[in-house]
Amino acid sequence: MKSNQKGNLLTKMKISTKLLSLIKKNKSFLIAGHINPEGDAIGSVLALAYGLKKIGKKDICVLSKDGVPEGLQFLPSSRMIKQKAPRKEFDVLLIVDCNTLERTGFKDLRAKHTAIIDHHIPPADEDKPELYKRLSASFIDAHAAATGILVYKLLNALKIPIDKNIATNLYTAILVDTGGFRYSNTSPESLRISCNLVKSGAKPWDIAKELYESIPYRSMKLLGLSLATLDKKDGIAWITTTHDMFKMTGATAEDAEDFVDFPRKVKDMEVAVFFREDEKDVFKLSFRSKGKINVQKIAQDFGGGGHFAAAGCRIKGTLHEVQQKVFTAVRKAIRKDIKSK
Ligand SMILES: [Mn+2]
Repeated sequence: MKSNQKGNLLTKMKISTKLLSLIKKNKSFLIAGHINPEGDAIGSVLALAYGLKKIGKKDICVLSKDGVPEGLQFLPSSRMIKQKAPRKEFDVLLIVDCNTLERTGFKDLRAKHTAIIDHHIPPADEDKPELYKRLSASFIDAHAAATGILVYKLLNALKIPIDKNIATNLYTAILVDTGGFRYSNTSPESLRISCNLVKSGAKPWDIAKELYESIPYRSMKLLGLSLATLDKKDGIAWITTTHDMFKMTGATAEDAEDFVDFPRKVKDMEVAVFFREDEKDVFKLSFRSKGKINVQKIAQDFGGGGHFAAAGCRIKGTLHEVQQKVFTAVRKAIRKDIKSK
């Protein structure tokens, strides 16, 4: 994610000819994003599908186990996304914006060849799932700001022209994963590609309006209740959404998707945490770093994952138990990462 310094490295990243010929030679494609999808996952899978259609691929199935969140249904062709995999075997399975079969939410995807297109840090060698042994090709670049950037490069390498629909999907992917061009991954490359996408027809205000200015009323009410729990200590700021708050407002977990952004905005904090109680005593946690602490490591210790500056995990227990565990871990990370420097 820290792509500022890696900008040069990034542009040099070559797409394997194996991946290109895999796409050129085959006919049927299964494209799967990850569970709990956001703009990068949905935008990337849709742009890929559009691109493949442009070079004459007719048999394409786009999958998202959790469907398309309400806030992303404006994306061109979002209705083509299916939540169930067809029984037939496809030529190529493309795993997009994630790097394990588990993250797609599907166990039974059938294809002759499999490739990963992703910008997350792949599992360590000893933890690599069986999938990695049978990968035909992959395009993995953990320094890329968004998977949308990798899809853009792939389409370019395949000489597929970027039309308005592709541009809208890819611009959304990049906009979301750069936090609206604010995060440290907002590099010359992510801006240059976004510029090209605007030239190709992506409309920044139309997209921003859909993404950031169309919050459902129930979600805003839920935010109000959650923000009242805002607290801070030792460089950590956090908010909590309890199960009761969901019941009170009729909001769903999806409505609380970006709530972690709020504790992150607090001045002088290193780490923001959002505790979302999905079921009684079952918490989904989101971590955000303001740049010094690797929250991916913290989340990983609780069985989760993510990036340097954005990560998540699930923990069971009462709110008090979960918070104590998490604060201890975050404090330790802050001591280690900052005080040692
Ligand atoms: Mn992504």
